[in-house]
Amino acid sequence: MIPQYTENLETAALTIQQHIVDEQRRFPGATGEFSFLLSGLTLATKKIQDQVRRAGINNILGEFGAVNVQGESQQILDVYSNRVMIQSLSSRKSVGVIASEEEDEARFLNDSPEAKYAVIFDPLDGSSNIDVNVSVGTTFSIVRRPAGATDDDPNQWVLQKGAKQIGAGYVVYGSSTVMVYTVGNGVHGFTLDPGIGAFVLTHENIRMPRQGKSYSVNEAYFDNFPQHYQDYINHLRSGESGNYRSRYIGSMVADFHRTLLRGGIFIYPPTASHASGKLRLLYEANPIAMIAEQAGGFATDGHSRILEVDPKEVHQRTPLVVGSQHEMELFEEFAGRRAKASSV
Ligand code: AHM
Ligand code: MG
Repeated sequence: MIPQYTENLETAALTIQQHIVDEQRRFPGATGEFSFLLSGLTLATKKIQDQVRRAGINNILGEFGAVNVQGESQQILDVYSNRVMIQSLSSRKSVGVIASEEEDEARFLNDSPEAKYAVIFDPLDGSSNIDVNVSVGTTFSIVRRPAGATDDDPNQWVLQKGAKQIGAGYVVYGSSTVMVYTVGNGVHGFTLDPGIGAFVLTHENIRMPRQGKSYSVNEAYFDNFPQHYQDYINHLRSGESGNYRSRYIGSMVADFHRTLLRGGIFIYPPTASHASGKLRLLYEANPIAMIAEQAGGFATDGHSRILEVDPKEVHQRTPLVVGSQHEMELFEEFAGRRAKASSV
């Protein structure tokens, strides 16, 4: 028997490839290179999810035996995911430079004349959680080669403010695999249909609710948070501006994905062990901030808009506060109060 849902075959699923091509048509004269670049990212993340889904049965769990430039122990899946990303992007001649959480430094990928983009990514964020079957993710940020960049320093390509991003997104490997991306024209979400091996449009033009019901922060470090973060969290707990629950997975992409869809706030403040925050500006905070703003939310480092922070190095860390308008406005009031108090 033919299932009923096939009655709508004429409104067949819109795949991410089609969506990307449609987006590019908005730009007369677009060469298709950018679409091809994005398709490299969808291909890589499909390969990564394939391995993530087999974690535990194919000997790819656990540590790789090396430590990355940030002093963190690399997982086998980190290394695999990084290779897959680089391999997929290598065949996209428009990608001149890449930077990755798992690479010591930014580096040139293609030196072809068409090379005009840099892709900056965390191939597998939250990977230390994977052995216990917690959701993980991939984040990516795309910037153009800046005017005047020379051919000998890839840092010139990647050390740009987040406001310069021309595309950004993430994939969350959760109960299903979902890709969320923006090219500056709203935020769209696609779910991988394992039957056909394609990401299909499931969340069109995502808008973050103006106010949510949960806040997300590692409360174990509460006593180390700067005072205004503590005051703000205590205010949320007090119930004065809503009945908040706490939700914290410990995997940024999954925590942010929930915040994007349901509203609320995700916070990674400065702590005793990470005085500048733990998350990385270029490949974690920037893409998340662009998505948040495109969906009607906002992101700060506690003082300034994330997208305006001038990066000084590839693996620079930052505090991150991102969420719905209501919670962000309230946070800014608390941050402002603190600034006033300390200036007296
Ligand atoms: P990673 O990039 O080394 O995987 O670490 C980043 C992860 C984020 O996904 C998550 O938000 C954070 O670390 C959790 O940190 P903590 O365990 O300190 O709360
Ligand atoms: Mg990471």
